[in-house]
Amino acid sequence: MEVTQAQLDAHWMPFTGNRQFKKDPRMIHAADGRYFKDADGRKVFDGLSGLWTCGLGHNVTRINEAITSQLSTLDMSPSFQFGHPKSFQLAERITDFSPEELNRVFFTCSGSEAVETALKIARAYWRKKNMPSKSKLIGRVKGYHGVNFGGISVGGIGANRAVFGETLTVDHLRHTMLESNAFTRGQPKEGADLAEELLELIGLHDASNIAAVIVEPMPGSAGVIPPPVGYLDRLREICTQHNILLIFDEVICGFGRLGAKSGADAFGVTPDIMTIAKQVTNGVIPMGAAIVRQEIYDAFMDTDAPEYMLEFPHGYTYSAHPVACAAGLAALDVIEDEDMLGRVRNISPYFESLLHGLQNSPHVTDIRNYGLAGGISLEHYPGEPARRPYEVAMKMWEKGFYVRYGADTIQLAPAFTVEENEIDNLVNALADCLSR
Ligand code: PXG
Ligand code: PLP
Repeated sequence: MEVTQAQLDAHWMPFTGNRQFKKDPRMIHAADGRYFKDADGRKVFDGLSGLWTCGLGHNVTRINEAITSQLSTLDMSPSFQFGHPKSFQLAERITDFSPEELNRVFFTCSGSEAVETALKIARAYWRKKNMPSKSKLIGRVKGYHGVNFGGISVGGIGANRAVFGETLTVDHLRHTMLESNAFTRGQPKEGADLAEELLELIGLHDASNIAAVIVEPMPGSAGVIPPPVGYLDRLREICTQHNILLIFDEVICGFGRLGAKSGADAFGVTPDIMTIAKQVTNGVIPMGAAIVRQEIYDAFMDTDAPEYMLEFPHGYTYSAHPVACAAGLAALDVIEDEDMLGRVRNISPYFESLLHGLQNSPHVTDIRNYGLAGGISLEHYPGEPARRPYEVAMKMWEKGFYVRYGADTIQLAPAFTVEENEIDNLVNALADCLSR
């Protein structure tokens, strides 16, 4: 056997049914382009671009070469009090992919850390502005903001919070997944008024106590929920009127998935802080970032303390790791040089029409999509909401397709380079697995 039982037992796997996996492991041995290979060399189509990470496909020569070259030049560089050129180059490059007003980049090593960083910046910012009571954070039901304590506090997926006890003091907006919008293609027309609930929360807590609102422009993990037309605009308006920072968690939306640079770009709404990760390096080396308006950065720099004193006591050993920066510079070049946003925009209507062809398949209760992201909700087994997606995903794996399942949904997010016949095969296989 390639991996012993003791080796299987030693690894406590993340977000995995460990007992089931270790009885029947699904091992991936290699990847190239839009396909994985298992131990027997069987090709498996990557229907989620890794974990929403590898929009450019796997084994991208330019990224691999940039990493190899970086490793032999500068393999590690201390991130505190010293710098290396690539982090500054990448920071500027990231601002090309962000709304114009967001032009200061703080590097982290994951989306979860990007979120913690953004929340800490938001709270500290109001102290810098002499408004220390502005500390409450507002998230949204069904939000996913990673797994650290700040992130699960503002996060809105009950199962990810239930067993961890006290979180930060936060409040939540309602989610925007209305039953009346089931099977909408792209953004639903109804639901913008849900943003008015923020006014109720402001009435309850008072804006003088609220630091920030954090939402994903389009929730991904909870099953791909495009924002109702006008919803994000209204959140923006209310935040501006009441002096509350608006944070967009763009860990999935960021850098191509929606056929735009970001969710902010796709939906035409500019936040004060954006968090990104995943696609910035094509997922090849862990990296994340919080990107802020210059005004926020300036508030930290505007201090009478001696210049050698640090302005923000925060950072990670691996913030702006040189190998990650090299991967990031190459990945963003590929996105631009190969017109990946255009490719997503061109293929997404085809993806949308095939995906919605599953509307009458057994057990399908809703289908949602935007860009190259799709979510399919499935009817629950009595008392077991998570079982059917798991069963469908296992049948898909047997047929040679990797798809993501979580809660009561199947998620699809193929590479930006996906071809029509691959979408045909993926959706046909799903139709087949749903009917068996
Ligand atoms: N924010 C958002 C919006 C995310 O989607 C994170 C933060 C956390 O990032 P890290 O890098 O710490 O995992 C995420 C991550 C899925 C899936 O299948 C989604 C994520 C991660 C793994 C699986 O929906 N999102
Ligand atoms: N725990 C200990 C004991 C540490 O020394 C450090 C970093 O120096 C950390 C945690 C944080 O690790 P990281 O910077 O990789 O997040």
